Amino acid sequence: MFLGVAALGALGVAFGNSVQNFLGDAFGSGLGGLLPFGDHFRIYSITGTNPKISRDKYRLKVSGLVEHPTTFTLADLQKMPMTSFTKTFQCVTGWRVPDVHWEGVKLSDILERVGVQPGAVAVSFDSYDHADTESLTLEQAHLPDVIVAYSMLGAPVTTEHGGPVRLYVAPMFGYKSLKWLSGIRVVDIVEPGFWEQNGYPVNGWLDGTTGPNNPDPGLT
Ligand SMILES: Nc1nc2c(c(=O)[nH]1)N[C@H]1C(S)=C(S)[C@@H](COP(=O)(O)O)O[C@H]1N2
Ligand SMILES: [Mo]
Repeated sequence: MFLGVAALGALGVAFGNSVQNFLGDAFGSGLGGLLPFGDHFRIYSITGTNPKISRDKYRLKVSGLVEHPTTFTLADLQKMPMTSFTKTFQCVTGWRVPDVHWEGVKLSDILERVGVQPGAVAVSFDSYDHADTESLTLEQAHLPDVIVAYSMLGAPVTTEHGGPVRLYVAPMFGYKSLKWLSGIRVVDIVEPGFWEQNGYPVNGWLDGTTGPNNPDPGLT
């Protein structure tokens, strides 16, 4: 917990513009449920700004070890089979938001559409903020609750939440759910992302095995 907050502070992550948000993070672990402001999203941006991409201009470029490199528009994504579910969103710093509804396209459907080449091992993600990056193994990328999301909280994903399109990796902590998704690259090695390069576990499973209280031994 303290490691997490210290790390975030050192990175200069924007905690949103209210002191309340900051306190929510600082006290989130353990006390979160008791605080009046415990149950809401903190808006994070490594760069301190939110890239604004119009729904018309949005593009998702899928490249790397694929048979058919493809650039998807938002309309292209919305024409694909939709997946929706409701889950608790959890940040490693301790805050959580129950009952968040999501809609989007399974990452596995996108991978199937472009065709993964033999020899591929992992998937890397890039953001329109040119700062955050993420990765998943190919196996993790095929989990049914890993989606490219265009709707969140019952509405199109807002700019501050990473819209028009963000990643949502439901079985892992929030840092894996990269906002302002610009690219998906199929690659032959796991490339640890921004948060992982700063000490967070590469496998951010929510089940506690690699949570803030049990960090990957090799990473801290
Ligand atoms: N591009 C980008 N994606 C990001 C982040 C970020 O700073 N930049 N923060 C991550 C972290 S640590 C969390 S907990 C969630 C927070 O999502 P929210 O900003 O919609 O609340 O976004 C994740 N995705
Ligand atoms: Mo987070």
